[in-house]
Amino acid sequence: MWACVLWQSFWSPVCCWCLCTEHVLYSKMPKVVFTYFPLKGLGESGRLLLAYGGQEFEDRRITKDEWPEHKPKTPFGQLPVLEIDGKQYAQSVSIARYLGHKFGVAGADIEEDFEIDQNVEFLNDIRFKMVAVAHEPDPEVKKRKHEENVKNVYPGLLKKLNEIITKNNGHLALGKLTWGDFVLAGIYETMKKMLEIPDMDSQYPALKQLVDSVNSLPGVKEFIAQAPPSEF
Ligand SMILES: N[C@@H](CCC(=O)N[C@@H](CS)C(=O)NCC(=O)O)C(=O)O
Repeated sequence: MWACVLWQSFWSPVCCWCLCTEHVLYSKMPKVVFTYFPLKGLGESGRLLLAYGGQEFEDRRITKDEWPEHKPKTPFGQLPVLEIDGKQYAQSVSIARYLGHKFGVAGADIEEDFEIDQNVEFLNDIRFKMVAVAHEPDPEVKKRKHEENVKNVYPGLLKKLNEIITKNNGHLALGKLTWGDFVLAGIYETMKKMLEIPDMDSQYPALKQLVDSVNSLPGVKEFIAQAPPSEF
């Protein structure tokens, strides 16, 4: 703004006003577009973080039919993509980490960041197990793998996750709200659908409590209330 005041003596007031307005608009209000499918899945954490940060954004939801046209234009042929002033960024966890830093819900130092990353990676371990089953092409093998995981793999991992959250005062890490909480809150409904554990909320109550507390944060609550419905 100081530069603008100085410029005023050299430029006509109208011209200077235009330059200043343009400067303020571009520097303070980036155009943000968040693109994902009409699901929560890997995209919801980004949406929730943008809503929490009070960032205005276009919530672009691409249908299955529209996807083939968009796919080659994305950095890795996948969604979500966060676009800031025309520059695209991808990978859901990187997006969440960036937005966490941007909106004050990251670690206070690199050791704290390390703890958030570590627990988000653990959550990803669970996700990768579910995804491996979902991608199994043979229906018989898929059913067998899923049953095996439900019996012998998921319970141990979910129990551990429940303990981590309990130990962290209802959060994924650091005993306080971080972007890691948004990652879990964003993926929870999709996880529930894929895990097919009907009493998951009551068996692992810390997970559900964390999700409910993120979903009632200021900004997030209002975003969810107006968002288009999506089953998971
Ligand atoms: N590691 C990526 C994975 C992204 C990903 O798998 N996206 C899926 C939707 S959840 C996708 O774009 N699928 C469509 C396709 O691969 O053509 C991330 O976390 O963002």
